Amino acid sequence: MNELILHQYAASPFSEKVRCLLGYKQQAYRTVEIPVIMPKPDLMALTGGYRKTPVLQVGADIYCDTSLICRLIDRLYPDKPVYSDEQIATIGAAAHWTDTFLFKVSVAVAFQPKALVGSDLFSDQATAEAFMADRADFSKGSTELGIDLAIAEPHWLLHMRRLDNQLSTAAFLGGEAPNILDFSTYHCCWFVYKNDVLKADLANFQALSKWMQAMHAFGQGEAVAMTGEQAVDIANSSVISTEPKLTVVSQESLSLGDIVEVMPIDYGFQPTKGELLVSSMEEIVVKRSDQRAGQVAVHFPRLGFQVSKAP
Ligand SMILES: N[C@@H](CCC(=O)N[C@@H](CS)C(=O)NCC(=O)O)C(=O)O
Repeated sequence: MNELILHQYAASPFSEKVRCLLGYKQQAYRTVEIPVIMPKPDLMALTGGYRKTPVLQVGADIYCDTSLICRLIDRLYPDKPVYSDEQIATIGAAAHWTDTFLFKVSVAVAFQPKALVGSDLFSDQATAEAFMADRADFSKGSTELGIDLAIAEPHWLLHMRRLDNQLSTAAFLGGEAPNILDFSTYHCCWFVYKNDVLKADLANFQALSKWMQAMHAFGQGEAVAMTGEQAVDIANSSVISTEPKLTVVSQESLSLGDIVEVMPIDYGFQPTKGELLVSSMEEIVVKRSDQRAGQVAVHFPRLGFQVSKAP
């Protein structure tokens, strides 16, 4: 099997979710440090439009969104599973709420004015303006990423209190061992409490704090860096390992080979265009050709994405 290559950046919470899972699974992988703001030319050569962070590459197969990335990692390394088939509806729904609503709330709490003192992203006016302009462009057409701190904070504290209560009765949200909900919750908590200004608030949540230390102690696996150019070359010299598949799931009326566009339904409305290779209940895959990366298959989860025939 080709090596796993995680396209990520250090401060990205969703990347932390994947790094922590790879730590739990004690796996070796490669990392590419991608830019925090556009342009991201090497990533675009692979995804053809999708620009969220992180993205996982396995040869010429490119996996978008951590819900799909974590599922794949769990399948590839089935020891210590974090998805249980018996509870997938409940855990899947709770993880989705956490990765969407709780994440939105965590962004407002983590970016509150008092927490930005000392932040690299806001170190000088030009850097701060470039970051704000990039994120405005990123979330154009969406209201899903913005929530006022006055509304967000009580929601955050309510959930931290509930987590603290539950974690005083079991080591993990999954019980004796973590499940995917632990990893989704952890990256939101990490985003807020890695900041020294906010860390002191954890003193109110002893069990939560102990759980964060246990999640942190899993480490990040054995990560070896490579450049974006090297990763693109690997895609170019690999062959797509995905077989075509069509499962009719609705009245979508799509056929394999149709030229389609796929993009998130919440924010980051930058579509990826390509030939439909897989359309199943769980996944949508498009095949595209790139001057630098060659033929690649770009994978998206069904949950949280939309697919339509390209105009
Ligand atoms: N649903 C996505 C969310 C990913 C996401 O929102 N990532 C943030 C960074 S943690 C992002 O893409 N920010 C803009 C960027 O990195 O360009 C997932 O699970 O992967």
